Amino acid sequence: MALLPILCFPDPKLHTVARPVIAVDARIKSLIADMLETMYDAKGIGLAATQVDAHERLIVIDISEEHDEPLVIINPEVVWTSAETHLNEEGCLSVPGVYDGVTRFDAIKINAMDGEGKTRLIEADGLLAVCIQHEMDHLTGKVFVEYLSPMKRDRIKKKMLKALREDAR
Ligand code: K1U
Ligand code: ZN
Repeated sequence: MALLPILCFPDPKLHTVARPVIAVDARIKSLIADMLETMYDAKGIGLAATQVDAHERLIVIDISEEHDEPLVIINPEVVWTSAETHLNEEGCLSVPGVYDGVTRFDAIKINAMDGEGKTRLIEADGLLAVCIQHEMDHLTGKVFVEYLSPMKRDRIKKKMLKALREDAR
């Protein structure tokens, strides 16, 4: 297993649209293991392949307290959304230190494959629903700061670029 570098906003590679996973083979299983290790190490509750510069429709999530309930989501498709929406505080491992409100569906149902390539219907609400919607956005090249006002987004972009410059020194 290996820790993978996480792309940081405003890296243009975060806007890449991911392609479907063709087969859940040894290469994808190895990527899943690396993504889980990377997510746990970064203390995140989710990670999309886009964030580690692997542009395939693959997400890992673990919202459990003990960090022992990994969920692997491959080629997700939303099949139902609730009428109700909610403003939730979100963070992102690709935008470290930034938290802000995004409106999401309260509950969703998705069709996806699991880490063994089996098709599953996942019914999610609460934090899991928020996290799946956030990670599915990554797969279409969208970062949560794009829901914020242009002024806020610009301030965040400048803050991230300053941090990157200081890290490079
Ligand atoms: O996509 C990512 O970068 C992972 C992201 C997932 C996420 C968190 C909160 C709301 C929506 C999506 C994170 O894990 S950021 C880490 C974090 O701030 C956090 C960790 C535990 C609970 C809540 C937030
Ligand atoms: Zn994110």
